[in-house]
Amino acid sequence: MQDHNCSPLTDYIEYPETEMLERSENFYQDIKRRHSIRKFSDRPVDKTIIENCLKAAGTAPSGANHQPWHFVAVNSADVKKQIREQAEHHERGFYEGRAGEEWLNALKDLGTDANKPYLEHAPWLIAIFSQKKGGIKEEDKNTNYYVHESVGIATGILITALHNAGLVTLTHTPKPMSFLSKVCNRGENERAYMLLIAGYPADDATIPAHAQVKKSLEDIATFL
Ligand code: IYR
Repeated sequence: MQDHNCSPLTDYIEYPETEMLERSENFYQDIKRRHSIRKFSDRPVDKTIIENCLKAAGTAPSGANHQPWHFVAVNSADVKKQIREQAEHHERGFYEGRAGEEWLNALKDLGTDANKPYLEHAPWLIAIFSQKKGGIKEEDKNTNYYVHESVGIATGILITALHNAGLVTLTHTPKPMSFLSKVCNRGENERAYMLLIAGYPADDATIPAHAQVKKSLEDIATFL
């Protein structure tokens, strides 16, 4: 390895193998209770919980450790209303033709349509932005690498952290999503990546049967 500034790994924890088996099984049992939810309660969620989950997301690996992401956590009723209005406007165009027949068919089993009341009901909307230029310091303007992969991993950790905290989420990608830059006041260097809705589920929240079909291990993995 090339000479570089580094320190010893001191926070790694090795578990006995029996404990590893138990932990991996327990984690699977827990994460399989994560579902995309489309009916949210308006019950408030403490900002510190969201901050902790965002800090967890910020630990994600990224290309050259540039951390090419920015999260805008929206709790303001006024900003949520603006997001809902614009998302529904774009979604109407999508559902009324832009999506095309094949895409609309693929969505039938999820029961989605252009109405997105959860964008106002849920306590938190987290708009996730990717950054074209950046670096290890927030003000850097160097080339970022593997931006999509990096932001995708951070988003995955965020979803997992929110689930672990006891909240439910929905990944929402209104198409086009560029309106989020304006509403959230983000500059030219950033592109809206995803909108994550977070909060408590409504009492009558449901999970589509379609979403409960998960591919088997044999389908998703090969051991060589
Ligand atoms: N963005 C739209 C449509 C949509 C697309 C996919 I792919 C989904 O998995 C779910 C919805 C909407 O949110 O309704």
